[in-house]
Amino acid sequence: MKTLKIAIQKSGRLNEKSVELLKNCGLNFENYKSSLISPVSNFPLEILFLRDDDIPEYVQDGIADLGIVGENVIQETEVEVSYLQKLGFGKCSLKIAVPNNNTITVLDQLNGKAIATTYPVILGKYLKEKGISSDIRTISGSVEISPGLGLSDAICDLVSTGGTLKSNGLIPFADVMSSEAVLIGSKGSENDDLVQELIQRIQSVLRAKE
Ligand code: PRT
Ligand code: ZN
Repeated sequence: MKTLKIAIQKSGRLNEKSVELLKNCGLNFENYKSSLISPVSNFPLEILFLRDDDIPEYVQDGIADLGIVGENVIQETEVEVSYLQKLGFGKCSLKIAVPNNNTITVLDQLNGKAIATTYPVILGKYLKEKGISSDIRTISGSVEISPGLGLSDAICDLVSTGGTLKSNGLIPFADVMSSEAVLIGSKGSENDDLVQELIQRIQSVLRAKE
């Protein structure tokens, strides 16, 4: 019999909730921090623990049939996958923020300005849609300290409580996208009976939480 593979985040903000969701679906597996793959003992499924950034491509390429990852990561990697179910956790928004002592008040003022981000693809599309031409500076982390260091005029980063922006003297300026964790599948995986069975279990767990 065929065994499905689902990729979830190995450690980080989505790990715990992803594991909890699968356990609540009645799936029995060991959550070893050290292993990359964990077999499920009571369903033909293996769990792959990965960096979240790698999940969309693994699913697109069919190495994993399914994945749990933030919509932000899917949009940024521009993969072709099927969106199967929103999962209601990992909620955040991708926002442009500016220093709180600045004079930028309308989007047009971002023309010619430098914006630091780890989301150049999503930001680039957003600015293009708005007809704004900014200098997108792609950095790999600690985006919020970049204006203070004189490396950029604004940032574009994920925000949940807003605490990080505030403590770095930044104020949110524009909403680029909102995101939450979603279940994705390889194209066509939605036609698979086992995938359908899993989606139904997930939906009943989500309904029970409402
Ligand atoms: O190691 P790996 O590559 O797997 O993990 P990661 O470090 O890339 O990602 P991780 O674990 O930080 O986040 C995983 C996913 O959680 C993201 O892709 C989002 O979909 C979602 N998520 C939800 C968030 C946040 N909320 C969030 N607040 N991801 C990041 N943040 C960061 C944000 O970048 C900023 O630095 O938290 C800070 C802001 O938080 P507040 O509460 O101060 O606003
Ligand atoms: Zn990551």
